[in-house]
Amino acid sequence: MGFGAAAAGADPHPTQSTEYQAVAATLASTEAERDGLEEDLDEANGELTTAEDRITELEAAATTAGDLAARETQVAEREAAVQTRETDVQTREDAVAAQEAAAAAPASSTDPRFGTCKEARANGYGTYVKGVDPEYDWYRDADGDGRVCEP
Ligand SMILES: [Ca+2]
Repeated sequence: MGFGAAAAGADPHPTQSTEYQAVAATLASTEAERDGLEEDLDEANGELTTAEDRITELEAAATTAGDLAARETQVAEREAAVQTRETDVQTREDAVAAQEAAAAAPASSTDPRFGTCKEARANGYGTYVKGVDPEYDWYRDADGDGRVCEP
C-alpha cells in the first residue's frame, strides 16, 4: 500500500483492506484479552489486599495474645510477690504479737539469780525475806533469821 494508491481512485481506503481488518480484529481481540487480564489482575490484587489485611489482623491478634500471655505471667509473678509479702507480714505480725504477749505478761517478779548473796549484793540486790521474796529460796540463810542477802 502506498500513498499513491488513493490517487489512483480505484483502490479501496487502506482501512478497508482485508489485511488491515485482520490486524484490527487481532488488535481488538488482544485489547479485550488485555482488559480481561487487567480485570483479573485487579481482582487478584483485591484478594491480595484482603489477604494482607487478614494477615495484619492475625498478627495483631497474635501480638495481643502474646501481650496477654506476658501480662498473665507478670500478674502471676506479682501474685507470688504479694503472697511472699503477706507471708512476711504474717511473720512480722506473729513476732509483734509475741512481743506484745511478752510485754503484757506480768513482769518478772524476781531479780536476776546469782550464785551467792555476795554477788547479788554487789549488783544491788537483796535483802530477801522468807515467805515474801521468791529469791529467798535461792540463797542460804546462814543465820536463820528469815532474811538472806541482808547487809
Ligand atoms: Ca539471814
